[in-house]
Amino acid sequence: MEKLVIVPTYNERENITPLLDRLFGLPFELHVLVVDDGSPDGTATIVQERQKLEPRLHLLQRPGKMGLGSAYRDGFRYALDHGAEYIFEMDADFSHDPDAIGSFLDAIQDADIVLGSRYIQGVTVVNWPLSRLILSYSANVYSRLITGLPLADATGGFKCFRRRALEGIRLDRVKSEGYGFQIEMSFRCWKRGFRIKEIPILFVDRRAGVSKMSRRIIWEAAGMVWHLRWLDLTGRLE
Ligand SMILES: Nc1nc2c(ncn2[C@@H]2O[C@H](COP(=O)(O)OP(=O)(O)O)[C@@H](O)[C@H]2O)c(=O)[nH]1
Ligand SMILES: [Mg+2]
Repeated sequence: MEKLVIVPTYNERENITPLLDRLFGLPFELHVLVVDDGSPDGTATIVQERQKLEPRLHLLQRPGKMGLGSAYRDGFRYALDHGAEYIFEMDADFSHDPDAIGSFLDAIQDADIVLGSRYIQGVTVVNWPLSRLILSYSANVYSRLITGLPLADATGGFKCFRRRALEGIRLDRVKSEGYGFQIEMSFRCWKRGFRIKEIPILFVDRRAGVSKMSRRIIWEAAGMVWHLRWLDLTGRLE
């Protein structure tokens, strides 16, 4: 497998089938890994049914909701073990447009990591409540101030990594779960000297299912940026 799209799911029954249709309908060959945390709505069963017809579909099942960050960490290990060269992060809820994957692949030709950014061509977010937009935008200003990470959108979750970037950082040291996870991954890659490129994406709020955003996730990210700065200052960021 050369290109692998990792899709973490928790209760995404309405979204998963149309999403897989779109991904497997793209004009190039890619594999999809769904990392499901025992969704009570049966998301994993739908994926298993589809696996019978689709050899490019992979499933990692975890016993319970263990967080987005650890879902991706397990997904990244799977990707590295299976020889993937381009590894994507993507939400299951259609906030990330599958048709944008081609532009990530173009952009990564001269980068190690490509980030889908909501804030480099004005604000390209549709249907979010203003409060959620302000939270996300401020989180980015805050994280840039504390960590120095030169990105317009460090909390976004539509990304592509080259294999060597994931191999180049200590995945077992990455601890955060929510938005903090996105910042932490980019920060560690940036400090390792990997080239990060942002491309504009249009982010549309989910059309089905519910968000798993929580207050805990916000506090985790708020503390994580200080933690990263501290590790870096004391030379302990490996
Ligand atoms: N496996 C797994 N997936 C999760 C977890 N939390 C969220 N997700 C998935 O991560 C993606 C983004 O979550 P979402 O609730 O849309 O967050 P939001 O877009 O920030 O509101 C979706 O595909 C979710 O189903 C989790 O604990 N485990
Ligand atoms: Mg979402």
